Amino acid sequence: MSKPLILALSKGRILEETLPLLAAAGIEPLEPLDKSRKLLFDTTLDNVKLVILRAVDVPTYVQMGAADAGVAGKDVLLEHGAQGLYEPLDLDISRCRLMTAGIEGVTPGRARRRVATKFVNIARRYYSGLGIQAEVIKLYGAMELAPLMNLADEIVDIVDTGNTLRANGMVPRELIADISTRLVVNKASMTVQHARLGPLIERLGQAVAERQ
Ligand code: PRT
Ligand code: MG
Repeated sequence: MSKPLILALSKGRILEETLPLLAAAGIEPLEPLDKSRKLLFDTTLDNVKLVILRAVDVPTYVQMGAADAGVAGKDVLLEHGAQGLYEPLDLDISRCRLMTAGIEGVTPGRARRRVATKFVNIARRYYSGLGIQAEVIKLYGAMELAPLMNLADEIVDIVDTGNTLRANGMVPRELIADISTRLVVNKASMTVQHARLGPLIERLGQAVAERQ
């Protein structure tokens, strides 16, 4: 049998919205994803497998060729870098905004800023582009706590409804990027596996267009 085609999916909120699109493209897992501890699943398409990963690990698997294609948020892709990856399709799901935010009523200084975020690469690029000297502090969660606890002047984080910020007395400040979920493909796989990836990208594109 030929080499399987492996698709890496981000678990969590993106997964829920990805599965209906994959189903519309003819790819469904042969067993329920949540009923086992398995992470690698056979699908209704012969020799196409799904692997369910932490969202931040998807670009790494696809870039290194361990997975042929993957589904990840643009925020994760911007933070990871696009080396070795094609991004052929915007799946238009899990939309949100990447923003700076801070305590309501406090105006941040222009010259120097302490910024807490899990998006350290994006934050460094953003502030250096503005000519603001930023000390970027890496956090792994609960970013909105950092300004309240005097750890940082500002955060860089995902905003959707703004409820999380509001609940902590904070407000969004500047938009860094509009975010949606993308299909990414390993550059070598795009050539080697084109017979299977080409039709898959096309059918996913149709599924995205039809749900709008
Ligand atoms: O949870 P884990 O650490 O395993 O991974 P993860 O947090 O990366 O996964 P998950 O499932 O939480 O989110 C994955 C992706 O969903 C992100 O990379 C984004 O591309 C996308 N997305 C869309 C979001 C949101 N909307 C979102 N609202 N990711 C996170 N949030 C969080 C945000 O971090 C903040 O805490 O929701 C809060 C803000 O929401 P509002 O509505 O209160 O503004
Ligand atoms: Mg999360």
